Amino acid sequence: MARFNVPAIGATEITPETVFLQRRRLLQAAVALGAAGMAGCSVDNAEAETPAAAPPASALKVNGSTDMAGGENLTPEEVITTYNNFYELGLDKGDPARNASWLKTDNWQVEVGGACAKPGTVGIEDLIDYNALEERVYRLRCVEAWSMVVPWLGVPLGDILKRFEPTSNAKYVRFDTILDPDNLKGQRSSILQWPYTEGLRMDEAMHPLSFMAVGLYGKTLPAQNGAPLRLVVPWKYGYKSIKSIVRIEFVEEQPDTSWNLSAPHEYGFYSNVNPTVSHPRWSQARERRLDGSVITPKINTLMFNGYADQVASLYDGMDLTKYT
Ligand SMILES: Nc1nc2c(c(=O)[nH]1)N[C@H]1C(S)=C(S)[C@@H](COP(=O)(O)O)O[C@H]1N2
Ligand SMILES: [Mo]
Repeated sequence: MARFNVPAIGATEITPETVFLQRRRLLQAAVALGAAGMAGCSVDNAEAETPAAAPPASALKVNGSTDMAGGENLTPEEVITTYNNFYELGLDKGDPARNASWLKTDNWQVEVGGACAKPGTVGIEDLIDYNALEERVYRLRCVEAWSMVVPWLGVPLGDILKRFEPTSNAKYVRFDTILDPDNLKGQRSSILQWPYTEGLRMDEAMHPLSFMAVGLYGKTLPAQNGAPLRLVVPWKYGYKSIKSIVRIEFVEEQPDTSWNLSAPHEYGFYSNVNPTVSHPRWSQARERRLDGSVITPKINTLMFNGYADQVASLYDGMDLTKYT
């Protein structure tokens, strides 16, 4: 599949999340179905059928583009769409592109509820104004210490949320990915709790940088990048940017998140990109920028992924070594 050379990532940096969790799950003698995932390759090696092709990407109308990555080169489309974390579609970086057809996006609906005056279940065309899509070039940094520069297409998250009229009880917002273990074979593994779930504090969700993406490189999102809609929160580690969302709930208490549940001492609720606070097992000070070259350059990680001017005030008075 991927024709580009796999980025030169040091052995200690290859999917550390996965490797650690796999070991843990092995020790816990997790359910038999999970065992395929624990082998560290495809979640579904046993079934060797070739999946039917995923729907092709279609061109979207773009209303202006804003570079929010300081003029850095874009990561090539082929890298963005073939080097993915989307555990529902497999654990290896190449699995999500290979298994893209597992994600069924026909008649996609999103249920919005909880502490809001206008809850409801809406089709994607009612949730997203496809005539008002803007392009934003953002850095995306994974906790695994690689990063990309991605031209997303979408709308500000706050514009979507406002329409449901969250009440004063809405202190946080929780997002859930589709749960469909019949098709999403990765969900038959117990590597994470399903559905994948993430959350933001209300002021983070309403911040103008928080974005709901429906496309990249001018086209609809491919399955592997979270079709048909996924969050993009550029100052947080990549895993906060939850894919293939089917539920949005306004809640009063800080919600559980999949990674926090799987390893509470490793993944905090906030998960702000912070080069001064190490992950317990590896530093967050540097990152490998996946720019399409064979040897990927290692660069310094920026506070809040380079968005400190815009977002630092959200955390005034908070000890970010405690609230990780
Ligand atoms: N539902 C779901 N969303 C997810 C993930 C996942 O496994 N499942 N992985 C996260 C992680 S760890 C990262 S780094 C980003 C990767 O996004 P990309 O593949 O579009 O680069 O998606 C995030 N969103
Ligand atoms: Mo990640």
